[in-house]
Amino acid sequence: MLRIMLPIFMIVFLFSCSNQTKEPTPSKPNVVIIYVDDLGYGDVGYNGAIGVETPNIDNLASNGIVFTDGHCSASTCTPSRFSLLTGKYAFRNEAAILPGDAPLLIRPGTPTLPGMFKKAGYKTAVVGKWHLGLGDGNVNWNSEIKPGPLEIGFDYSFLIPATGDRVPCVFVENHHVVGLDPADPITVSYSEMVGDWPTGISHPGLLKVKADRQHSQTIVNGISRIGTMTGGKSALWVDEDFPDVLTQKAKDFIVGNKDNPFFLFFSYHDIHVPRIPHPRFVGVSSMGPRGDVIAQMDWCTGEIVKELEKLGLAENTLIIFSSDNGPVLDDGYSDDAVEKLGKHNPSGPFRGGKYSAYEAGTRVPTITYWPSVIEKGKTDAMFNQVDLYASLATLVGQKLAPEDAPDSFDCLPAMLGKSNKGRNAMIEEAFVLAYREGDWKYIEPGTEAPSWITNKRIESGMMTEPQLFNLANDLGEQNNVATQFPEKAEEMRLKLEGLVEKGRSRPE
Ligand code: NG6
Ligand code: CA
Repeated sequence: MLRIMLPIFMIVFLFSCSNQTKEPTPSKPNVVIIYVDDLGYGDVGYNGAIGVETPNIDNLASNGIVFTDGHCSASTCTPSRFSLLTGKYAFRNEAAILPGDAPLLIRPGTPTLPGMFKKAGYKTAVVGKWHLGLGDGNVNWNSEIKPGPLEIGFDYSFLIPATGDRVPCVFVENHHVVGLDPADPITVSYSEMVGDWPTGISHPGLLKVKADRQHSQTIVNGISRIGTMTGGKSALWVDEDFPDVLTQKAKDFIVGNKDNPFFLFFSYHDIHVPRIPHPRFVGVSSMGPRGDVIAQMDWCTGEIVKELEKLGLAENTLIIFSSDNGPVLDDGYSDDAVEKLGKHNPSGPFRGGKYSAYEAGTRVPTITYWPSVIEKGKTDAMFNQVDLYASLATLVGQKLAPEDAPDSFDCLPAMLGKSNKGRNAMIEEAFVLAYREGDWKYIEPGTEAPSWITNKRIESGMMTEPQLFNLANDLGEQNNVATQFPEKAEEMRLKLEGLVEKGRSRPE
């Protein structure tokens, strides 16, 4: 009964909030999350990118809702993905960047976003970068690889298991490595050298792109990686083919489910390192490979929209476009990202980037697009990807149990452009935690960031003293006013501490 009633209530509610509604909100629209890796606020045309064009993303922006205060939950990948899929802040699970042989971080039985969709009668899939671990520890790449996405709510998965710069360099479809010859088994290690394949250190002459020490282990496809591997020759991926392979898999899933509601989490490898564009994108930007892969992932985005249109599904599909953390230039490979940047500003008006507690660490391009329902517009509502769980549960009429999505707030009205109100407050995660409430931002003090970050002149945002900023007049977080407003700083510190200790922020 409740399942039927909720969508009805919602439709009534949405009508009552707006007189601009195009159509009543359908109760079982398809939902596609397009998740870019490492895309900064300023890396898209509609936010002023210089040197690369993103017409397909700009089309979503000019016909959808553009968030100016939309955030991933953390300034690195694994924690952001953890939060998106569980509706829980990642620090509660001590989620940090995982090696490529890590066990599945989201344990089976955990309430998840895809699990919620499944309960609502959806078919669910993840295509692309995973980076949330696979297996139970000591994963065997040559047999059934589980638990993985299929054990936490996805019906189908086609994965880059960790990142493009980490071994194993093979795709995993559902429970198996794609194209593996059983006579040539895969061995992977992050602690010792396995096999005798060339590495970036032993054979620098084989490299397409020079790398730092951490990225100088096993060479696959002319690119040295983090970690060592051997075996699985017939299964090795070709980096240049990522956009075509992954987009095709995403399209196949859409086509196969055109007659029933579906949820697709399409998680790009782009624009993470190694940035190895397909030859048809080489040189299309003035920024070298980093710009070229921005254009490449814009193309993938256009392909998905075109496919939905071709199948007549666009009107009934909500697309959410965003990124898993802010931008970075030098992230391990000498790919001219710094040298060819020109006047482009990946962080937009914000300070910091990937790995940073400053705003650009988590404030990322965020768009919702749904032609039949959303009137185009811009919102400054505070929104966090951890909110997708509760918001989309409302959309599809699923009631959350108290233990579900403990940090997720229902921001659906803001996502659909029916309200300018988002969250009042949120935690931003980096090497230290930050707390936002309205325009105030507090960053807790911390000790030193890892040397591989400071060596690259990446601003971690970590200081030994507390930091307080008023974004209303200091969007760029230049003036730490903690000593000027000690009471405010203390109030923010206590609120952050309270949220951390309570173990949840969504009221029970
Ligand atoms: C870091 C890697 C970086 C990148 C990152 C993960 C080094 C020095 N740096 O440890 O290159 O792979 O992990 O990026 O090894 S993320 O977007 O998946 O979080
Ligand atoms: Ca990332």
